[in-house]
Amino acid sequence: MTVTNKTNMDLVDYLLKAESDVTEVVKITDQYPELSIEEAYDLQKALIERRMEKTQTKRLGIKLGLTSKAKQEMMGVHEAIYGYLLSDMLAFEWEPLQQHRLIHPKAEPEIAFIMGEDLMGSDVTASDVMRAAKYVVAAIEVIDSRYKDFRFTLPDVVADNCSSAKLILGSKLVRPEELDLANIGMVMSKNGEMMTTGAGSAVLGHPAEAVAWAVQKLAERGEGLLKGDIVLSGALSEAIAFDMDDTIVAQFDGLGSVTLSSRYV
Ligand code: OOG
Repeated sequence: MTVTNKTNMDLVDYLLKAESDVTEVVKITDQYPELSIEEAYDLQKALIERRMEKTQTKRLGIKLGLTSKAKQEMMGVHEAIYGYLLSDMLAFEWEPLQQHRLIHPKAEPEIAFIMGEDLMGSDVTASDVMRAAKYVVAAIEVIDSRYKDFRFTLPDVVADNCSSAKLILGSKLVRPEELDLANIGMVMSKNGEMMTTGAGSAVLGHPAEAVAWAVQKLAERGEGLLKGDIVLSGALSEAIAFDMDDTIVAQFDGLGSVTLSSRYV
């Protein structure tokens, strides 16, 4: 796509307006079918800068997406994706989500890393991630694609900051080396009914492998992880849709549970 900067900013505003108006929109590759992944990351960067400026929010960390083989196969891709988490995306277990601020949200169970040091470089490994992370914590990520029917191509979803909307962290912080992260089991329920199960190995074999991949990918753009960043390493199972008055609980071996509730408030 040979888009001018003006078109770029129009696309950024198009996606940000969809988010603030809580309205789904037609995916951008319908108009720009040749949009490449690299251009999509440029759009994502511009979108994050614009969103931070508009909402006076700060960087909270990074999220990964499409880290499971099942999801990659579903999308016909062989690569994960990353996006940015901002401070106003952080929600709390004790504070129900405002359902009317979300388009068609889904919950994903994830293992979050809290970074104790900066981490950068194209040769960073999973062991480096384990060393640089201070804690791991149970998390639920709320994804809420701005695109109609949650359908998109890879460049579309990258430009839309990988469907990021909200995240909720559990309250048990554990040192990463204290757990066998690949073998952590997880059960997620909705209103008391079991919906899905998964294991840490669903995330590119090991959640720290996924984070290492993100660090390498960020290095291509001269970026990396920063001390204090929260990193959502990718879903352990499929995403579960929820509506107002629903309660979702994800229970992880060794990490305890994390709860999402939603109200029309
Ligand atoms: C893209 C983001 C998915 C994950 O962990 O796979 C994601 C989407 O399906 O909307 O966050």
